Amino acid sequence: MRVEDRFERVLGQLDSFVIEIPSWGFANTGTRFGKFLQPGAAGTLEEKFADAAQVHNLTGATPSLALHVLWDLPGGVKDAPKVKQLVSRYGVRAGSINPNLFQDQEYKFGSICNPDAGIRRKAVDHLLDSVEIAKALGSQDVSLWVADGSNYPGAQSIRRRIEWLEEALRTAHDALDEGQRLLIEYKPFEPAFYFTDIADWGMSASLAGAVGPKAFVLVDTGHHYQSQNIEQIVAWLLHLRLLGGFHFNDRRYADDDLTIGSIDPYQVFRIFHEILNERDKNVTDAVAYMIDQSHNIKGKLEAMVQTVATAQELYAKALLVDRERLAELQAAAKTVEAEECLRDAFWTDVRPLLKTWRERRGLPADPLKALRESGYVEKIERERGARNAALTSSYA
Ligand code: LRH
Ligand code: MN
Repeated sequence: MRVEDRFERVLGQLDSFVIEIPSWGFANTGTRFGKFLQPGAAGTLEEKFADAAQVHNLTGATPSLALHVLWDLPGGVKDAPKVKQLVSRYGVRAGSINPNLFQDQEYKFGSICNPDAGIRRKAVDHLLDSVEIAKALGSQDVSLWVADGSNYPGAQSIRRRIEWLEEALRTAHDALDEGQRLLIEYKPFEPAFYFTDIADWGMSASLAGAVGPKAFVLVDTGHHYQSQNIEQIVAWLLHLRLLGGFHFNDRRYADDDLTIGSIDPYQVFRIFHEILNERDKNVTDAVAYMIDQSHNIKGKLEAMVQTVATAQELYAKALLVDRERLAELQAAAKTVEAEECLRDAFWTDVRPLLKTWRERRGLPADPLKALRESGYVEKIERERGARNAALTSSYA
């Protein structure tokens, strides 16, 4: 296929690439050593929707906002009508609903895996409330991460906790409506440092298999040991029809939650490549792309717009791979030619292509430049500065 034709095809395919942004990406977050407060950070759900709308207006690729229940709907399902008003006012959909089962004092020894049946009950009730919130807001996904685990050998029964885990997830699964999904996110460590109850893709996949057909695996790119081959895990989850979605970010060491492609852009490119190798469009269309980052140093809006543009670029590079020729070279075991066929797409500068894609849709050719010229950040810093300055930043 001539390069021009392939570029034209990619321009069309880019329309279907949307990525969900996290409400918490706009808030003042930090590390365990503290927070560096930003005057323009969002402190209310309305401000998070306003910032999300700004990102969508600049990029055309972020129509939904992921919500974390206790951070965004502290009143539970009762807050749904307020959220619906914000959805219609700002034109950004409520996206995945993320339960908070990691901050309550009772969850010291776990939430849905806690040895105390009463505490497990409380956790399951929060899960069921999260499902009701998703129904009330028309959200497809309840995206679950639990911090559950233990810090010392012998302190907790790994086996008992697996039984409680399946029981709780099955209860949540069975409360879902048709078309809704339970995404099960795994993480090898932090905050638990001896074992985490849902530590890797195998545990998440077997739980999804055990609880029912509406359960799938969520892959957070930061939740892997350095030596793990994430795109191979993705290939397996596609093969097993268990890939529900992603939390994209980047890392140098552990769950660093840095901006996508800032450390290893080739990693995300290889993941997109594996997804685009899947021939069943129903499977690829069902994969939810989401961002899960905490912007402690970069400006929140700048980081989010940069992230979306980078995700579009890495997806466009993966779309450029000449899959037919690659399959021939792989079949012929032409190692270097096959590798060069893949690298050719990765090293193609797609920024002019993205500019064309944006201009054809009346979007700013350079969304980051447009953000700077919009004065939006200065405006929210004026509006929110005094309030944010009064916040405390210390950890202890
Ligand atoms: C846990 C995690 C999870 C969210 C949280 C904000 O590390 O990735 O997805 O709940 O970050
Ligand atoms: Mn995550």
